[in-house]
Amino acid sequence: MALQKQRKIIHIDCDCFFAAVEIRDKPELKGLPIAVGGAASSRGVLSTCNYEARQFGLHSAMATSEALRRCPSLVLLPHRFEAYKAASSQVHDIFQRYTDLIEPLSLDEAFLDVSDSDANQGSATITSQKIRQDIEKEVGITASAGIASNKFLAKIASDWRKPNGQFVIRPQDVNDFMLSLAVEKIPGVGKAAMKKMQALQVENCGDLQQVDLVTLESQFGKFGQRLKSLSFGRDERPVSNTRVRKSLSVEHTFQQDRFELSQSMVELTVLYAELEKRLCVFLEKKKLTPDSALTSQPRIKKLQLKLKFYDFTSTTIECQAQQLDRLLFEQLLVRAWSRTGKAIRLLGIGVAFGYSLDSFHQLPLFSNSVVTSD
Ligand code: TTP
Ligand code: MG
Repeated sequence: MALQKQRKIIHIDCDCFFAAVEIRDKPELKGLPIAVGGAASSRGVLSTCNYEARQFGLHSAMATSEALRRCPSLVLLPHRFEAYKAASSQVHDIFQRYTDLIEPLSLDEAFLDVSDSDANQGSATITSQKIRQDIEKEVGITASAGIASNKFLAKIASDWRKPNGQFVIRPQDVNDFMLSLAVEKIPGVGKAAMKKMQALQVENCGDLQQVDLVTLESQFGKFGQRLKSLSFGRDERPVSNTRVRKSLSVEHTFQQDRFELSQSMVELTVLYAELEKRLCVFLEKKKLTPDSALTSQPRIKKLQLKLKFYDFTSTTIECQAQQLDRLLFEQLLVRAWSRTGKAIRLLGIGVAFGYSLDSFHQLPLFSNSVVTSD
């Protein structure tokens, strides 16, 4: 049996990202507890806060009113998304210098696979240090890193020496590391799962290793198998730099051209049902992705319709929308068809996605500043 090559994965995560960008641009705030978020008067919440503010127990998603109660001297700043996006793209440009295999997770976070990199004599530890130095020098903020043989371990490791530090989990140390790792550190283990863990008297991954698969599957469903692997520090997921899906569509070429609009309307109803089904499957899969809590989630941005006519000319039309809407598609069909009035050969409908950071429980704050994948 061929020996599997040891992978080298780096997880980089900038420290208190939005707050760090603010302090970089307003150095007089250095050392003060600061937070970025919505005003207490408009029932806002914190997007993040610096480490000085965290000493008061403040954290992301905390109500601003509560944050101010705990830390009256808190400096609260509004969002400047353009600045965060600019810093994020600078950080991602730095990653590119070291490897092409990059999986961005959010504005300030990514996995890098440096298994095949010859840079720094193949030392992922040194590469990670250099990346962090570049970020500090060129972007003016700090980042922390985790280095390990898979994504799960690298992600956990990057939290270990935060802020402005890095931590390596060497292959020979994985077993010891896992034995004492608290189960709540496993991505996907939230409040509900923790209740079940407590019932099973499982506190750390060492305990979890002892629970048989049948029990885990009965308690956690499909996630049971994955929990079992993760409890041993095993994670085979590749670092994937495939681009996110920007749209989803269905189309149908008629056996005979449709001369009447009403015939196409009937077809639209069938296609609509198909689109609805495919969309459900896609969104469901996204939800089940183990990392989905960490990545941005797709939201419908536009409805799109395409017509190809008997003479192979075509036209497309779209409108803004947040959800599927059959009436809107009907209106699009009428408008697109009235452009030519020609017999229709093909009808296609679909949705375009935008990607927002709503997985951060911050929907209202992000409503004017969707981070799109376009
Ligand atoms: P994180 O990397 O989760 O947090 P952070 O960078 O602020 O702090 P840490 O040092 O622990 O990494 O998120 C990155 C940015 O995303 C964060 O600066 C602000 C935004 N964000 C929200 O808007 N709401 C949230 O609930 C979270 C967690 C993050
Ligand atoms: Mg961060």
